[in-house]
Amino acid sequence: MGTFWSHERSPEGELPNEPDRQQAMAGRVLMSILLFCLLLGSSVLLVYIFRSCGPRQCETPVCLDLLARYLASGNTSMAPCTDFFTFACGNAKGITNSFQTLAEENKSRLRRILEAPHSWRIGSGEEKAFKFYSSCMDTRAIEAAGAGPLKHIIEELGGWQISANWTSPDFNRTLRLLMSQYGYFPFFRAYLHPHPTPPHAPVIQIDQPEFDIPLKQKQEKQNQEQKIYAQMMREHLAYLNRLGTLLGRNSTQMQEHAFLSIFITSQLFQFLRPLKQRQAQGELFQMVTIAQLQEMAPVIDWLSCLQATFPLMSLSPSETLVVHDLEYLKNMSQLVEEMVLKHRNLLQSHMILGLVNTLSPALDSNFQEARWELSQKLRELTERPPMPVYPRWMKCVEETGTFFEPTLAALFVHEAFSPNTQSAAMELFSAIKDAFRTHLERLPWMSEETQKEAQDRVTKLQMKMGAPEWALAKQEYSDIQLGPNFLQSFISCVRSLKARIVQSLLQPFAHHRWQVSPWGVNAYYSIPDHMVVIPAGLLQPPFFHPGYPRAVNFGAAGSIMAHELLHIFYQLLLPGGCPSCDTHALQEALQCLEDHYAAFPLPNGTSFNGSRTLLENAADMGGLAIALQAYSKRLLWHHGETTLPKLGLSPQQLFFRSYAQVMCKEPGPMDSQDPHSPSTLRVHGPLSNTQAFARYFRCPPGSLMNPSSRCQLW
Ligand SMILES: *[C@@H]1O[C@H](CO)[C@@H](O)[C@H](O)[C@H]1NC(C)=O
Ligand SMILES: *[C@@H]1O[C@H](CO)[C@@H](O)[C@H](O)[C@H]1NC(C)=O
Ligand SMILES: *[C@@H]1O[C@H](CO)[C@@H](O)[C@H](O)[C@H]1NC(C)=O
Ligand SMILES: *[C@@H]1O[C@H](CO)[C@@H](O)[C@H](O)[C@H]1NC(C)=O
Ligand SMILES: *[C@@H]1O[C@H](CO)[C@@H](O)[C@H](O)[C@H]1NC(C)=O
Ligand SMILES: *[C@@H]1O[C@H](CO)[C@@H](O)[C@H](O)[C@H]1NC(C)=O
Ligand SMILES: *[C@@H]1O[C@H](CO)[C@@H](O)[C@H](O)[C@H]1NC(C)=O
Ligand SMILES: CC(=O)N[C@H]1CO[C@H](CO)[C@@H](O)[C@@H]1O
Repeated sequence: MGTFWSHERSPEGELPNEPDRQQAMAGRVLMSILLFCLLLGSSVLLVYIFRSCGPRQCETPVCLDLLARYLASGNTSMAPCTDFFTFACGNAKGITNSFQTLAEENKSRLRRILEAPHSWRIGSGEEKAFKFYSSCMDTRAIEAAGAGPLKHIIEELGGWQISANWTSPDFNRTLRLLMSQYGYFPFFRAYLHPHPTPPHAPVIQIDQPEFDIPLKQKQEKQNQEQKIYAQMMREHLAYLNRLGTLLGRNSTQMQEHAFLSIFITSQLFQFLRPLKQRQAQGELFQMVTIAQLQEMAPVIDWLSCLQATFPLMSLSPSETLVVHDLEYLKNMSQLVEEMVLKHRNLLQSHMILGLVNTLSPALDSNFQEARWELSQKLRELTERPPMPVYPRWMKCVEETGTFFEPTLAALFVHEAFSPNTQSAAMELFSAIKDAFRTHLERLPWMSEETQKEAQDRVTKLQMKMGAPEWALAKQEYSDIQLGPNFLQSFISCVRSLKARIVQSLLQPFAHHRWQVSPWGVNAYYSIPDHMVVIPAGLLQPPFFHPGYPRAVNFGAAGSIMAHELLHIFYQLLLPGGCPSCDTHALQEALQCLEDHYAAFPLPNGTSFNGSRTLLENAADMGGLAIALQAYSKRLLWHHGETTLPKLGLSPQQLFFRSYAQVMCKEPGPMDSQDPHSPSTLRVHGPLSNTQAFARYFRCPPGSLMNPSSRCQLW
């Protein structure tokens, strides 16, 4: 209200001296006072009328659905000022992770789309996507086919040793087929990617291979770790033996093949140099021609293998590649050469076993069980929590989504992101953006110059919501051949997807490449495009709906949007990131933030060291402050606020309740890589830093949610 009643003071020099003027003045002042009283009286009356009516209760189905979620998620007998996290998130059945729930529910939405009866035009993208999904779900056919389709593929690769008389096929031919037909890279990875330095033209890059066993490097191994390492090797050995048996191999014979495969993998692993080490040696990547690489790592026929893998490009020996770890490639070549001389047959088996492992998602239940059991044992040994078991439909939805993304994107957006939702979301975003710009003017540590730049960047910011137009373009997937079995369909899809990625990179243009599916739930900021991306999957209940009370949309989706906006400016907070700012005031604000988070006790009685999560804490806190400012402004100019029935929350209280709902998540073991604070702190940190929260919930001074001091960073 402050801005409404503040007067501009007239400058002293203009005040007249004469008595008659003074009288006239007095008259005018009296008049003004009278008018002022009249105005005040009528506004008090208006406020009274509004108050007595109270906010309308939203009882539409979407609101009742939201109410049910809120009732199910929180424990309303907890006093909000004592522990707002439990009040909003802590029910008896444990805490559900809001984002994960949203992601899963949205997958089940895709499932309903994929399982609804439709009649698509034969050969259309939709028909292919639906057919792929249903053949993925047809476990009876997959079980009936068993290892047959896989054996067929192994034959095509030249087979593997059956009798002593067998001569192994050409190494280069097998490798070429694995890379080009199955997208499998046993000894290194090759992919097309923008060059690391400007102008970032796409270039083929050769990188270290991916190992799915979390191996430790020799020098790092301690006694205890060595034992675990040995155990992991044994588990892996058992797994390879099991694969052999599933493929009808004699287990005594298989032993030797499995053993050598493990040996090769662990040797290759010793050759890897960690990123940090390469960085320190100034060898992050090197530019090398194919001919030069052929000399340095001669065992592989680079030109023919790469040409087959990237058929859309026309390669020659003088083609330049980006190589990420040349030393590794040299050592790898030496090792493989030795193997070719001594154990040619076993090397072939090694490559085949690796392929079988990567194809296991498309194989029958025996192979999947073997793979799953291995992962569980490795997780146990590395003391990670067991993997949850996902139902088959979820895996099939994920795979269909990966291979047929443009088609599913269009279907999803059609169902879940109507023009009405989109325009409501856009309106919310511009309210947040406006509040953000006003907010920038009030930051004590920001210099005028920085502030101008910041305003300018906000103005130029691009925003994408829902799904990109180009991602919705009709696709026919003419290169995808479905059948005769699920494995072949799967492989055809893998190939087609790779080709599409290469093709899109080779196109001269560039749209911003989305890093999430339209049904994903992660918003992000892309630095090179200066663009905030919010996928349709995030702008869904319970975070957003055009029919929700405004308090919910501002508190949940609005805070997320403001949080993402703040990430544009996170460099300013880094040491030396804003030379023209008042560094002293900025440091003080940052220190205040760290102390604010450290004041909250953790469940194990220690206090939280927020130095690692400082940037995310700043964005959480600022995001809430900006969303609140936007909502308060909206309250001034619009009336007709609604709230949810039964909760007994005013619109302002509902705003805070909805903010907390976004953050609900089981405070599990801390992931040392997670840049976010534990969920309790993501609720308590920002809310307790907000004076309005304490006011609206009437928190007594000194209670957890109403501390004596607060910080203002954003
Ligand atoms: C809710 O919180 C109160 C107070 O902490 C506790 O006694 C009660 O058991 C909780 N109820 C549920 C359902 O978790
Ligand atoms: C996304 O998930 C929410 C629940 O978290 C659900 O209400 C909404 O309908 C889902 N949206 C789609 C498009 O599936
Ligand atoms: C193995 O090869 C030898 C000579 O090349 C041949 O005489 C013999 O019949 C072969 N045995 C089998 C089982 O094919
Ligand atoms: C496996 O093959 C070896 C010789 O190649 C043979 O001695 C052994 O009996 C076979 N084992 C089984 C279980 O068939
Ligand atoms: C693969 O081809 C390259 C180039 O022709 C050759 O130098 C190399 O010896 C071949 N590797 C094997 C194992 O035959
Ligand atoms: C207490 O819990 C926090 C986060 O859950 C963790 O980072 C910290 O290491 C724990 N401290 C002790 C002494 O267990
Ligand atoms: C928090 O951790 C950082 C580094 O991780 C350390 O420098 C700092 O001293 C710690 N602060 C406290 C209060 O322990
Ligand atoms: C890890 C490893 O074995 N690296 C070797 C790679 O090859 C060079 C030269 O051939 C050796 O010096 C390294 O020790």
